[in-house]
Amino acid sequence: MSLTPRVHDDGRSRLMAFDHGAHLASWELDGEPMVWLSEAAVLDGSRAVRGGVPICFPWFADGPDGQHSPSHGVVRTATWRPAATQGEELWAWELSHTDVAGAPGAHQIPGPFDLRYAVRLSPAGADRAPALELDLQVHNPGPTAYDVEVALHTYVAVGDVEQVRIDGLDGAHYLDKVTGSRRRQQGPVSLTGETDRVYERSSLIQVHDHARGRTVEVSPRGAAQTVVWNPWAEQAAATSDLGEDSWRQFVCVETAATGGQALTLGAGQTDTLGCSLSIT
Ligand code: TA6
Repeated sequence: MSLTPRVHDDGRSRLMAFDHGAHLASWELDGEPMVWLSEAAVLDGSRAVRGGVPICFPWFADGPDGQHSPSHGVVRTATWRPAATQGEELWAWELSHTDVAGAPGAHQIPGPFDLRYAVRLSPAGADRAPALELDLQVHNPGPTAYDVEVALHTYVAVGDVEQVRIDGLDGAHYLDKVTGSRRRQQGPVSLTGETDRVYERSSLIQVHDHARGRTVEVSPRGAAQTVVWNPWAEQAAATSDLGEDSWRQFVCVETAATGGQALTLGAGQTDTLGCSLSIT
């Protein structure tokens, strides 16, 4: 049974989202993809949607100890509850630890949580295009502080990932998860093969998409890290919901708080992690 999409179309922006994972699945601006969705994405609720902006919580990848499952936590495959929108929000959802009590991996959840996720479009200005605003509110209703890993795993659509240059990470230290080495970025990031890096910096990222002659900006908030990922050809061919050549069409620029930079949620505390996407 296929998921029911929520669609917004204002003549410039077309957005699609699912209650499954509170997943912003795609954004097209003036007919051009901004947030990429795999043509091979599984849209029956049986797994996370490939593309869009998966919400990684309460752990990232296989977790701080490398022993957590499923990948990227339990909320991107949960059915979130639609919530009342506030102000200019297009959609809002809520999810609590009680909603995922029986889900695979629930026994590894580090503490009680209440999440609220909202999607908003900032209108275009005189000299700027519309911006997509994503905000995840994380509340700890319990009496004890605990750490959570959080990420908005954004698939930024590009014309050809081999022609992409990414500014904003020059000088930042990073963990290269392909080689296991720790390095420091020299100049713009270019991708020449499988790329999976956790940068210890969260600041404005510019994705120069030379194939399309445009720049996509990712402006993070409330995070500490930026993850840059592309599986490249071999890994993509082994991933059923990626499809043959689709790896060229995106680069993930993820707004993240993981490992030593995870969010510490004090008793009764609420934190917000989010990002804005726009085009220059
Ligand atoms: O984006 C970083 C990463 O953790 C990669 O290691 C890769 O696993 C990617 O996420 C996609 O993960 P997924 O579970 O969605 O296939």
